Amino acid sequence: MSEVTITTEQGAWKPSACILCECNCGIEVLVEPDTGRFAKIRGDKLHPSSEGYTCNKALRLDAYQNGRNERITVPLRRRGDGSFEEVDWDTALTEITERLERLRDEHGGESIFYYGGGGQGNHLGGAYAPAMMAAFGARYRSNALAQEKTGEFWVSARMLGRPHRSDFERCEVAVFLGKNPYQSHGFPRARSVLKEIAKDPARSMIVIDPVRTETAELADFHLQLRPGTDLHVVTAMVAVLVQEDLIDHVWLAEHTDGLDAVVAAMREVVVTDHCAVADVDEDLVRAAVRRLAAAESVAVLEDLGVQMNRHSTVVSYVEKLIWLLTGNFAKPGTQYVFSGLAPIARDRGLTFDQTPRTRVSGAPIISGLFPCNSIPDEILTDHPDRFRAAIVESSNPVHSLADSERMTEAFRALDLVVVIDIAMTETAREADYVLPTPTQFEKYEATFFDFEFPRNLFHLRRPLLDPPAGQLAEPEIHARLCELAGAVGEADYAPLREALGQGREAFAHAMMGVLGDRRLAKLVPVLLYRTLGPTLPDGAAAAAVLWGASLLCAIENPAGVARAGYGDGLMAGDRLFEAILAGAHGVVITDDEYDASWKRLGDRRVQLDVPELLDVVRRLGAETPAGPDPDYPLVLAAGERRAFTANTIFRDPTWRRRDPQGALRMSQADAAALSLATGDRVRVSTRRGSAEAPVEVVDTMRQGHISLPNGLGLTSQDGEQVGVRLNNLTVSEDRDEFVGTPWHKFVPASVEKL
Ligand SMILES: Nc1nc2c(c(=O)[nH]1)N[C@H]1C(S)=C(S)[C@@H](COP(=O)(O)OP(=O)(O)OC[C@H]3O[C@@H](n4cnc5c(=O)[nH]c(N)nc54)[C@H](O)[C@@H]3O)O[C@H]1N2
Ligand SMILES: Nc1nc2c(c(=O)[nH]1)N[C@H]1C(S)=C(S)[C@@H](COP(=O)(O)OP(=O)(O)OC[C@H]3O[C@@H](n4cnc5c(=O)[nH]c(N)nc54)[C@H](O)[C@@H]3O)O[C@H]1N2
Ligand code: SF4
Ligand SMILES: [Mo]
Repeated sequence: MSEVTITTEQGAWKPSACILCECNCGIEVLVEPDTGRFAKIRGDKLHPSSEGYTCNKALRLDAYQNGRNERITVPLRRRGDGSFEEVDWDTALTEITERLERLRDEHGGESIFYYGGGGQGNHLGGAYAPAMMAAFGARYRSNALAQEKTGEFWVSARMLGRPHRSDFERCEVAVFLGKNPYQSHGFPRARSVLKEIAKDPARSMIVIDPVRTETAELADFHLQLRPGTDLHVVTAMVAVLVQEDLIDHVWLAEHTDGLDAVVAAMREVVVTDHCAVADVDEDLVRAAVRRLAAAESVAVLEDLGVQMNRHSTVVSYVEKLIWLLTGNFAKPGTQYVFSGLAPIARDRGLTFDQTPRTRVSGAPIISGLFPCNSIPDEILTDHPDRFRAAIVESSNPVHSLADSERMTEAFRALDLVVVIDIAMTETAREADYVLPTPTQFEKYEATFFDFEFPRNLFHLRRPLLDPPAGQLAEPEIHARLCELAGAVGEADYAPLREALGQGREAFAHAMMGVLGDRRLAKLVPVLLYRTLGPTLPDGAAAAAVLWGASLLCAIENPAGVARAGYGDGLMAGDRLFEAILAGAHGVVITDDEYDASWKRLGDRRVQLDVPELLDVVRRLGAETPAGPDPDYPLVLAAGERRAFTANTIFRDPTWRRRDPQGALRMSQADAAALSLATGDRVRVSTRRGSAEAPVEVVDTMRQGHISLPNGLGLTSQDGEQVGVRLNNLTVSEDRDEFVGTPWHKFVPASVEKL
């Protein structure tokens, strides 16, 4: 079995996508023939959702491909003395297989966990990982979603049964809660859409953020609350809706259950007190609520400002009450339930008591993911069921998760760590084996961040460059591990290849048979890769898994797939797949009618009463908010998205045109109290650690609130560190009471001048 060979033609504009945030804007790249440098990058007008739009960051993508990115080129194995040595692929994969099998036999496959599987631009490799996990009996997995989105997923499952997104393109009123789309995006063409809303007198924007962000500057109502008091503010907003009777009674009677419990709880809320705790003007809160209640359509988006903060799961719940009590669902400009090529966050709506848990720390498993903050708890123990091996793919948990020091200790305590990455990351440095893969521009790639509505799209990107010799893409690594473990092999492939010889329809029937086979069902990605894969044109074997996804998409959403032009019946999915393969700029995959959102809820009514969470809301009035910690009187937002941050996708720090060190931002009042001016260096300390940074004094922050950018603090192999390594300052215990997501936006801190 040989690796896939891909040959790319050089010297022409080629379509691809930006890999720096979930929007994955279409781009076109002019690759310099001899050097492989990205000489020019521009927005791709043919991309169905970005339509030529990019932000400033996409233009710097050469830093990912060709920058000082500490690329690994050959598999590495750790020696007894801690250093790495080069090994060939057969040695690396055979040894990894033997060691995983031994752990499985001695301690059960549950002792092996998988972390990652894709960042902002690459999910294709991760789509093969479930097969590899099944081959070794591994059951537990996690990724970055379990340090930000699992609370919202759980709430959506309880209330609606499905996750949802929001339509800012068409809304009359936009609400952003702990979200700064001007910098972080989160929906297509964000900066343009924000500006359109701002300049249209018939539309309004409400921003709830302690910082006067670029988005808040464009808002009609900026509720500049005290950090960490969001539950008070969103509860006050819902209370105003109820107490001023601004709710949509007809819609609620038709579509929802549980209104009485919510109304009763909200009648008790003393809006004035909540606004006082949050230090926001009550009249402004009431005016904002009246504005949204009067609107034809309201779209709401919450993000890290609340999802990495106190009471995050409860805030997600009350946020949804704002748009549900006003009937803003399944209409243009409101919230919708998306379709897509792969099912995402399909939770069953279990109560917290029913939610499955990890074996050691009892942490809740939501959307199949256990909380990132629990990783050390699951390892640093002598519990017989502790994790003993980690396979990390396309992620840098030792750097990106809370409490880097404890995370490092946990990874060192494992019997086996395998890291699949392009670069020698902080996590790779803790590995026993490091497996190098081609970059996202040297292979077929795609994301499953396809959330648009009513027309949804999918973008399979073709390689812009040939992969370097000696590297294997993720699908090949997973397939080989499955084969070495003896989970799957020629005997399984042969009948499928034979069916494929008779055509795709016969192949589809044969694959349906596999789905009914307990042993093989979980290995489907690898079966597709090894049978259909080699028959795909231009070395597109990695796309094979999308054939299965396309068929399932057509089965689940036949109307949307038919309206997008792929016909109906079993082979509609096959036609959809062919369009994805051929459509280098991205293609429309489904075209939904507006009632599709309702159809996706089945015959379920919307559940407004989530008792576990409503209880917290009821108790909130009596809760005395914790005052500042005398030793750490400031609140640090540890990880703000700025013009020059992009998680840790760029390891080369020189991509930052501005603010290369990542300044600590603080208000003029705090700076005056500490006699600080912009450019001074300070030490910022938390209960966990301290770091040095330059200060930027700004008029956009509240007194008592400071912020540092995310994605900095990477260390090169020669020891140079640029910017603050944020998670040296955070602790894994500071996490949501329900789902365990971290409080990175609420880190008590102190600052001293150096
Ligand atoms: N430029 C850039 N864009 C990115 C990324 C990147 O690294 N750089 N990363 C991508 C990723 S992975 C994600 S998850 C998204 C995240 O996107 P966002 O969530 O929008 O990003 P943040 O800047 O972390 O936080 C959003 C806002 O929360 C506010 N905030 C802080 N504390 C509080 C609080 O107590 N209450 C409220 N209401 N707000 C608060 C901050 O002031 C900030 O404006 O961005 C994506 N886009
Ligand atoms: N304190 C604090 N911590 C945070 C945050 C914060 O705001 N504050 N933000 C959090 C958030 S929202 C997120 S999403 C996480 C992100 O943190 P992670 O999930 O760790 O992801 P990235 O930083 O995007 O790192 C992506 C990794 O993928 C590698 N990579 C790139 N291309 C490929 C490829 O083609 N194949 C493979 N196998 N690997 C590749 C890169 O080298 C890099 O190591 O960080 C979180 N950490
Ligand atoms: S970082 Fe900018 S260009 Fe890249 S996908 Fe996100 S919004 Fe688009
Ligand atoms: Mo994220």
